[in-house]
Amino acid sequence: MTTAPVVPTRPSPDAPGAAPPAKTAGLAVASLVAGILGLCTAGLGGIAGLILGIVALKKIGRSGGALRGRGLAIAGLIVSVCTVLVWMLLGVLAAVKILEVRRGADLVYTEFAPAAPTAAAPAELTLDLGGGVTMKMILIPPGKFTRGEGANRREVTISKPFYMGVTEVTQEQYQAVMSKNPSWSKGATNPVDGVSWNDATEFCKKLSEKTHQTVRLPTAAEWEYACRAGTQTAFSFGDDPAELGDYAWWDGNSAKTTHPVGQKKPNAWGLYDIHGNVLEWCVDWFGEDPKGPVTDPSGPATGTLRVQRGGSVGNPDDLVFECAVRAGNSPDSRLSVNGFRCAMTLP
Ligand SMILES: [Ca+2]
Repeated sequence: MTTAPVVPTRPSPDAPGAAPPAKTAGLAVASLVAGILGLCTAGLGGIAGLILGIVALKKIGRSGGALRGRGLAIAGLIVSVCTVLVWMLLGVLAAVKILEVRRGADLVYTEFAPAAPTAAAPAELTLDLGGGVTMKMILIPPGKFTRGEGANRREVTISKPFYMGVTEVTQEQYQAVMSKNPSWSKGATNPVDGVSWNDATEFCKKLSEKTHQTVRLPTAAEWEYACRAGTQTAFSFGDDPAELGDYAWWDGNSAKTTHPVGQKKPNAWGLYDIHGNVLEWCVDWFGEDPKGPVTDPSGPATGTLRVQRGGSVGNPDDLVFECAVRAGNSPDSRLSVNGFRCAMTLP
């Protein structure tokens, strides 16, 4: 059994919020226009500077041409300098636009109706994975939670309802979709382990194709929101780590091996093993927290570690199991504590 190189951060940042689509489109158009203008300016400026320079050299070579040659050389220099200045101006404008969009993303609040199960979005649904294997999902309502402490406190809004797997993905579920089982601790109803972020993402892709739904990894914010189930305590069940064993398989009660899912108490929204058993991959790159409130954050654009949450049977420190704490690992890591839980976008 190998322990994941956990990077605990208490209440740590999750990632910068994604810009709203309209602003992102505006930025893309602005960048495109700036790029075209920049290319045109650079091309024309460069050609003009080159021609003036060549003509200037020819003039200088002739009798009495030195003065006119100098004038042309100065003109060429001015054109070149102007080209550089225009480039710099376009760069500054693009930077200002990017900052505007980023700031806007942090400040956006989305109004939403209270979640109510409907015929199109029932409170529970079951995905058919084939071979008699199913996956139960529950509807998670939109809402808000708070991350951070003191001056770093900030509100995170989940603006849309989504589905979350009631349990971690089990080995029989993984086998049904991927036709293999890489787990170190074998058991049909144990969570699949030894899976990388890439493996988990591939599973979601294949299951999406199979079910004609959008099955995916949860964002780190969705995961924490679903884990909290309306609470603001350290754990979904309160602040007392002495209760951890009632809700989670962890180093203190697991004999360092995974256990069948659904044996411990669920959180208030009916999610099992959200604390403990296997670490759960989230879609986000591990990154710094933006300041201020965010809506539907989905992580930085790039990074080296993908977020994992919830702690595992390999973790002896109860801090790691807290709702707010994130771990991170390389997306190709296949450690024996690496598992995942599916989320699903509403049909
Ligand atoms: Ca877990």
